[in-house]
This record gives sequence, structure tokens and C-alpha cells, in this order.
Amino acid sequence: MIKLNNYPTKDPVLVTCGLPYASGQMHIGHLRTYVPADVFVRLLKKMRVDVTFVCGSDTHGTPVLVKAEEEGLTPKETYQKYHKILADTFPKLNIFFDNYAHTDTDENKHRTLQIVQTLIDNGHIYAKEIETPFCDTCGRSQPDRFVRGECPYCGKDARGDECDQGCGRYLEPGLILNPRCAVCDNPTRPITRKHQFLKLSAFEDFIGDFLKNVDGTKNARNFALGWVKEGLRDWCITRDLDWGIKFPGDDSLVLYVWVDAPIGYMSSTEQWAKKIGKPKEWEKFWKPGNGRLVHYIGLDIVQHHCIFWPAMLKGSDYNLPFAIVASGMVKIEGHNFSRGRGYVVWVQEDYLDRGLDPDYLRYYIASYTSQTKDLDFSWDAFADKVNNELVATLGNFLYRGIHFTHKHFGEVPKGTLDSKLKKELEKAIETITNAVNEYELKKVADEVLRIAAVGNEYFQSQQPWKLVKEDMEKTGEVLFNALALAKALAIFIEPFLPSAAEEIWAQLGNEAATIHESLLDDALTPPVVGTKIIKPKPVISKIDEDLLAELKEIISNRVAAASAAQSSEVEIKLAPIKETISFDDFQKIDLRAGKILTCEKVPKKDRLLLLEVDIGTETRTIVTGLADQYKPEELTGMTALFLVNLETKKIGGIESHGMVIAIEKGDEPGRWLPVTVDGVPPGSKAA
Ligand code: B3M
Ligand code: ZN
Repeated sequence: MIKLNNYPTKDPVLVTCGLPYASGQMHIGHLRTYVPADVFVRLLKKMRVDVTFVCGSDTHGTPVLVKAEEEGLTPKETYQKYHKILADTFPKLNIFFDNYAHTDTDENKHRTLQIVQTLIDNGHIYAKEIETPFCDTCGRSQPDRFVRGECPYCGKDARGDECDQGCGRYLEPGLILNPRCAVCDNPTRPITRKHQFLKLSAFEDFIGDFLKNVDGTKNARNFALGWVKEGLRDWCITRDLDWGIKFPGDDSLVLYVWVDAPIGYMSSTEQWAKKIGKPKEWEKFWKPGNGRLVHYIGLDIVQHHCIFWPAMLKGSDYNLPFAIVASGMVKIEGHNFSRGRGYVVWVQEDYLDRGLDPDYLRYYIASYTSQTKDLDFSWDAFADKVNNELVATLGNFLYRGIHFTHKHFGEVPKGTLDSKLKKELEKAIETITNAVNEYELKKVADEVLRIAAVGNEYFQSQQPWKLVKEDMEKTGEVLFNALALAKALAIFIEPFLPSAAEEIWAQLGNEAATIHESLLDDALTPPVVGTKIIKPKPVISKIDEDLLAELKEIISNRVAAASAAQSSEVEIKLAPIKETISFDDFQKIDLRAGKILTCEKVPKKDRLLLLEVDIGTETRTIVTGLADQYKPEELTGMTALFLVNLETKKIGGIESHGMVIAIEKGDEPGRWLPVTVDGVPPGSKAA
């Protein structure tokens, strides 16, 4: 436990968050780690801890490659696009890292090579031949997310390196059963290839001891101890891919993404140190025996952080993690998170773009349940938290006290802090620091609400609205105490609601931004008598019913669309046969051979080609949508089959007179070929 209890710790703390893959937009699932980490960092600062907070985008590995292929971009273009989106989204949620880097930087490549070289020099790495999946159709090795099959441990459908649908285990290359290529769905074939391994088995005792002592949440430790008990297998640290950091001494292999990704924590700290003009400052965390490393991660990456990562650090002589805090996963309205099935909530599109306050989402995510439990995200629960806790309990008390003071005094009236209230605040500070030491932010939030409830009770029992007619001095005394509680609440709630806290702070006559530097024990010092109190506005407002209905509808529409898309896929394959046409109708069709004299791209139309076709009787202009299949020079000169008595139609702004008859070529799924009739003179009739 970090025994801080509001006293300065001697050691500086580095907090990191699992690096998001730069392969997609930010969704609620991401926030389960980043929001609590940001709240934790803000709380530590309030406990006088010297804390630095770093993160960055994960740019390597098959998640980025899969996305790149999907979008027709290079891996670099892909990560640059999503790195920017991610980096821009964090601040919109009041999540502020001291440095947000990525893993394709010079710092990260340099640090990764230094660590791998040290591991080699220290005798922790060896080469071994193994069998890994190769896809003959795609013509390449298909590691990790490029392959699916059966988990050898639990039998569930799994990704090449992770049993994502079942037991959650990391899978070594070649372990997956009945592998199929995730791109073309054909079975892969094993090829034998030399790979590099980290001798993890030799670290078994070390990891066992490390886990017994590491701080953080029990789920992380216990999960990992279970794996250690089963015995640790050596870990394959290379992949047969082009994208990644090359293995030193063998250019044909890159390092597995999980080697250079956590090193990203270190290189991001190095970048931060350079940024603040103290290039050696990163060492205060990473050199052995120095500051404390606290990793915030999701439960799905415990094995990487509790086993692989400490072994890498130990084997290359770096400091070890002090704490590993693993958050439970996110469900959406009772369903497992799934982009494909529509159970996803996008941070930008679904939340920020609707003008919703980021602070509410922070509060909901950080306070809804224990750090280690799954969070079942639901808009009703969200609205309930905002309306009943933030508005009815907290906001209500703050507004009443400040509003009443403004109206009757215009400044902080004279008074002394009631000893019972002071005790409540002291108790709150203790409860909050204990909860922080346990990494349980729900307990912090519960305590803040308890103080708001104490405030409401106090206000209600003192009845200042009656007192004000009888005794101004006594009224002042009550309001002084109400403002003291308001000040304490602003400080306590700032880690969850940074923007709202700024507003309350300003209403209490302070400079808004200084709330972020306030310490927990400042909550015991009441506001200065005579400070001007400006006219307050409620800082938190209810989620309105119509908006709530809209938010729920977004998810249900998305789920419906996803399932419709799935069933229409089936429909395409099994499309019902259209109504029978008469033989007479068939005979109306005029198919003829035509020689493609010229073929060029239609400007600004990606899919269209413009053909000049000699159909024997005349030359026709015909536009086709085959540009994604053919280069113009491939079709030029080809004689193909054309439907020549089709009415003219404008395609891409050009009058097209006729149609290429295309069929699907069986051995190349998805590629359409015109039926060629090479050797036949133009104009010859097909039927
Ligand atoms: N990029 C994201 C994940 O698996 C992965 C984390 C890296 S942390 C060093 O959640
Ligand atoms: Zn499994």
C-alpha cells in the first residue's frame, strides 16, 4: 500500500496507463483504465505526492496492420491518423498526461534495442525453430490477429496470440489449434522458422516472489500467480512481419509488439524528461531502487504486465513495478462489449458531440463500482448517478449555500468552523486517503457524497432562511460553515469533476485554476472572511429525458444495424432467385463481342473506367465500375462480352451505352472478370 495518508512520501511516483492501439477511435471501454488513472493521479497530487503521468499510442503489432489493410493505408499512415485522434480526445475528457508519446519514436526504438541487447548479453534470449501459420492464399506468415482457431486451453474460438472469447490466456505462436487465416478464412499451413525466445522459465521463482510483494489490486496478482503455478513457458519475442522494430542481428524478424509496447512507458518518460529540460529525470523512476512505478491496465493484459514485463525489466537491470492496478472490463447495456455486434459507445460521436459534460462520464466511470469489478455501462445508470448524486445531493447543497450567502451577505460572513463538522472533514480526509491507498475510487466518491449529505442536513437543520429574519450574526455563522463545507467539497470532487470544481472554486471567490493545486488538507481551512461571493449558477445539471431516450436509441439502432448487416451478408450468399422470365424476354437480350479500343480512369471517380468499345457495327462509349479490379492497360485490347441493347444511362456524368458482362472467377474470390471472347471478331453474337 502507498502509505501516504496526506504526508509527503519521499519517493516520486510514475503512473502509466496501458497504451491504446493506434487503430481506432476511443470508446467507453478505453475509459475504464484512463479515467480512474487520471482521478488517481489528481488525488495523489492532493496528497503531496510528486507524481508524473505518462502514456502513448501503441503503433506496432497486428491490430494496426489489420486496420491498415481495412482502410487501404500504410501502417504508418494508420497509426498517425489514430494517434492524433486519441491524443486529441484525452484532453477533451480532462485527462492530462505529462507526456503522451507513441511507440514508433526514436526514443522507443533506441530504448527497446538497448533492453533487448542487454537481455541477449545477460544470456536471457535464445533462438529456436518453431512451426507457425503460413497462409498460401495470402502468401505470407499470419501471426497473432491474422489467424483464428481454437484455444488449446479452453477450446473456445481464439485469436492467434490471445484467447479473446474464452479463458483470456496469452497464446504462444503455433499453439492455436485448427488455425485459419483471419483475412481469407482458408486453413493455414505450419512452416518451420527460427524465432527468438526469452527464457521466462528461468524467471519463475523471481516472478512468484515479485507477485507476492507487488502492490495494486488483488485481481492482477492472483490471476498472475495462478499462471506461475502452472509453470512458465519461454516466451517467443519475435514475429515474421515487416512492421515493427527489427530484432537486432536478424532483419527478417521484428520484435513482438508486447516487447516494445511496455518499453513505451519508459521512452515516454524519457521524452517527458527532455521536454522539461532535465533529460536524466526519467531515471528517478526507472533505475533500480528509485521511484515507484504504478501501472494502470485492463484485466485482459495482466499476464503481459505481471509476468512478461517484470521479467524483461529484471533481466535488463531496471526498476520493477511497485503496483499493478487492473480494472474490470466494460459491458454495454448488459452485453459483452463488441464493435461488430453494435455494443459500443464512442466517446466522440456518442458523447462529446452531443454536448455532454465530460466530467459526468468521468464521475460515472470512476465511481460506479469497485475498480476490480466489471462495469456494466448503461445510460439509465449514468443518468441516475448524475441526477441523483451529482445534482440532487452535491450540486443542490453547493448552490443553496453559495446562493444564500451571495444574496444576504455578498461575501464570506464571519464565523468559526463547527467542531463536529471539522471532525467530519478530518474523517473524510482519512477515508479518502485510505481509499486511494487501496486504489478504490468508488470509496472516495462515496465519501464525498457523504460530506455533501452532511452539508444538506446541516443546512436543513439550521434553517438559515428562517434565521435570516431574526439573527444576522447567527445566519452568518451557519453560512460560514456551509461555505467551509462547499470549499472542502470542491477540493474533494476536483479529481472526478475538474471543470465543475473550477466553477465552484470561482464562485467561492478563488481563481478557478488554483483548485488543481489545492491539497486535501486545505479542506480543513475555511474560506477567508470577507472574500467576495459572486452570483452562483448551478454547476451541474440534470440529464434531460429526451436526450436520455436519444442516447439509448443510438445503441439500439447500432445493434439493430449490426444484426441486419449480418443477416444481409447471409442474404447475399443465398440471395433468392429472381422471378422467372419468359424465353421471349431472354431472346431480347443482345450479347456481342466487343473489342476494348481504349480504357481510361474517370477523373475523381475511384471505381469507374471509361471504355471505347468496337462492337462491330459501331464504336460505343461504355462506363464500368471495374477500376478497383483492373488497371486501364489490363483491359485495353481485350475482347469481352457486352450487353449492347441496354438503354443508355449516365454513369459518373458520362452517357454509357451498353454493359460489360462480368462473372466471378471461382479461384479468386471477390475478383470479377469480364467474360472474354478473345479471338472472336467484334460484333459476333453470343446467342
Ligand atoms: N496496446 C492494448 C491492449 O491490449 C495494448 C496495451 C499495451 S500496454 C503496454 O489493451
Ligand atoms: Zn482459452
